[in-house]
Amino acid sequence: MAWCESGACDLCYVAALISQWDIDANQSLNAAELRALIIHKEETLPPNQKREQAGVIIELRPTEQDIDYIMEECDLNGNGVIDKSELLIALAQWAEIAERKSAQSRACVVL
Ligand SMILES: [Ca+2]
Repeated sequence: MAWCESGACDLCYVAALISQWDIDANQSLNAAELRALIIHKEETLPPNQKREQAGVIIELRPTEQDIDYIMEECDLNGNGVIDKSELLIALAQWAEIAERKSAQSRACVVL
């Protein structure tokens, strides 16, 4: 289902992600589904967005704690799953965590 004519708006993006990763077809993502989505996104980052550590391209993996944290912070209506309205926030949260992780590993290398 397209939400706008071009199919390129945020809602369409979210709807497409959910229909791709919502394994149990309840129109939302549980922790395992969200984890699979994030891992896939990390694996398929465009070259200019690849994460680097000391000049080496690294692939970040969300830990279970990361996913728990995202689920806790972003499940705004508290139903235990990430809905359409919560997915962009969840992805932004992961982007922040990922940024922090690669910054941390850079700092470790410098030290
Ligand atoms: Ca929710």
